[in-house]
Amino acid sequence: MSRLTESPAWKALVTHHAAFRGIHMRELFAADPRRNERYTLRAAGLTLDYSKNLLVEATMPLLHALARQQDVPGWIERMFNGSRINSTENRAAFHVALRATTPMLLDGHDVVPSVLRVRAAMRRFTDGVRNGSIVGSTGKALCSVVNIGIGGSDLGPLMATLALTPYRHTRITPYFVSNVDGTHLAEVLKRVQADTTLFIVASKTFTTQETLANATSARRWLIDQLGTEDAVRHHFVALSTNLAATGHFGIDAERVFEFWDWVGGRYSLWSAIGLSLALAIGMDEFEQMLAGANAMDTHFRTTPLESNLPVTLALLGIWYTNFFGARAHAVLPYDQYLARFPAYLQQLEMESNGKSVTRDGEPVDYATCPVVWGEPGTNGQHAFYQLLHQGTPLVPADFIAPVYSHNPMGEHHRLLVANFIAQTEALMRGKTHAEVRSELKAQGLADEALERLLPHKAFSGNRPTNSIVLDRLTPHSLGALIALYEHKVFVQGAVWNINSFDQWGVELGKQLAQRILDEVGDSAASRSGSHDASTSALIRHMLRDSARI
Ligand code: G6Q
Repeated sequence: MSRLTESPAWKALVTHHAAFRGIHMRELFAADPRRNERYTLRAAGLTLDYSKNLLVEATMPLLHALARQQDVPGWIERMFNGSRINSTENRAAFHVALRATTPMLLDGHDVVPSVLRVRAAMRRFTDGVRNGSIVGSTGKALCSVVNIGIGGSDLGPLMATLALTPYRHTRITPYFVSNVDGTHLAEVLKRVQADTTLFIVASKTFTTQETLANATSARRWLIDQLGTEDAVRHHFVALSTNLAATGHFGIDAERVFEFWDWVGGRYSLWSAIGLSLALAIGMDEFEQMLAGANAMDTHFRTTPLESNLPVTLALLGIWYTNFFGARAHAVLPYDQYLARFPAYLQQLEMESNGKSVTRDGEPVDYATCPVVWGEPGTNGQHAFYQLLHQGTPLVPADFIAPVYSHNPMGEHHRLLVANFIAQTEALMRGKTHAEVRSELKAQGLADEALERLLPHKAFSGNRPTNSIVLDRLTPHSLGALIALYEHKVFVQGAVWNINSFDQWGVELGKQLAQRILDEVGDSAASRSGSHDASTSALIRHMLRDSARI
């Protein structure tokens, strides 16, 4: 048994949960007309209304006691003071330094000057490309930017570039190639012209198989198209911590934008990894995004747990995961520009907290990260919301929406917001048998038919949601929103006593595919019994013609 589940704060929550049965949020709202005020927080331009959660007066204090018991305040300090909290890789997790405005010490050395140096280089380069003074090998302005990267070197820039579409430079079209499936690159190459395309090879390690395969093919294509290897230095830049490997690939040192091992892949959007975004929206807007994140950082570091937004989101998640047995968490942005935000959070949350041993290597005896998923509203309403309303699992959900749209066209935004609000109300209230009965009676349904339909049309309600509202989706509010979730994940990791900053599961995938590749064509190896029968048969069947594929 781990200490967490035996601890006083945990046991108090188990007891509290047992006494919770039979409580319905409808009644809680009826009993306290000011419930929303009690459970609303604001920070960095974001508003969190968490009143539609399964909370009574005693609940949050018990969750705060758990956070204190697990030393969440101490962990927050350790992250901000550059401690090596990523213990299995012996690294700090210091992404907050990338958006800091005051000195940030790592091993006694302020990292902010290096951060600002790279940012100044990003500004020179992005300004040059955007104003046409940095051009391709034939002298033409660069119009297409292809980011080649995967995982943390793809999802953040991709999500944010889509989210900030209204801020984009009109000449520059961004593309993102991540999948090793050649289709991904091939389809992008069909749409761009070599002489006006900039390739950004984004890879922290510069050893990732998918990225190197895509970068090598893109390089070959460019040389074929432009007829000279010299074109590479005009059309390729790299974002990496591995300067030796970028040089080996043939990218000029002054076209390499550096970052550091204390920037985790899924926390790297704020570093040089954001170059594709910065090219699209310009460095001023990029820095606005950093400022939004910094505002959330300051809130997170300085605000008591009781009114701390990331802490609150984290503890609510723990309440459902560990005490109600929720195994999934939905993220439902009511903004088409945030279409990739759920996918981004999937990596942030599931790669960070998809762990089953504690920091000391002991197996946990409690659930950690739930499955995170979602799609933009209102599309999801016509698809999977059925399960949210009437399915058997409890799926807590975050609803996210802006008050103002970038595209105020006719009635669209009013319709969108009405749906956003109606869904959380419906999930909270449900529909009682009495309500369904009177509705069906009013429709003139005969008793027998009515009774048959009734159980199908009733909704239990009592399904928890958070409403996260921003004024408008801007670089600043997006920065604050991303940082909110980064810190939520961090707090959950601290409570669960896991390392949120390593990813050995990802590393395993990187090794296994290489092993199979090494064995292809080596019949002795494939017969040697090093794989199970299924794996060996698949290798023989699917890779028998691998030279041709
Ligand atoms: C992120 C992970 C992982 C990583 C990719 C790409 O936290 O470590 O998603 O970002 O595997 O790695 P490189 O940037 O090294 O190519």
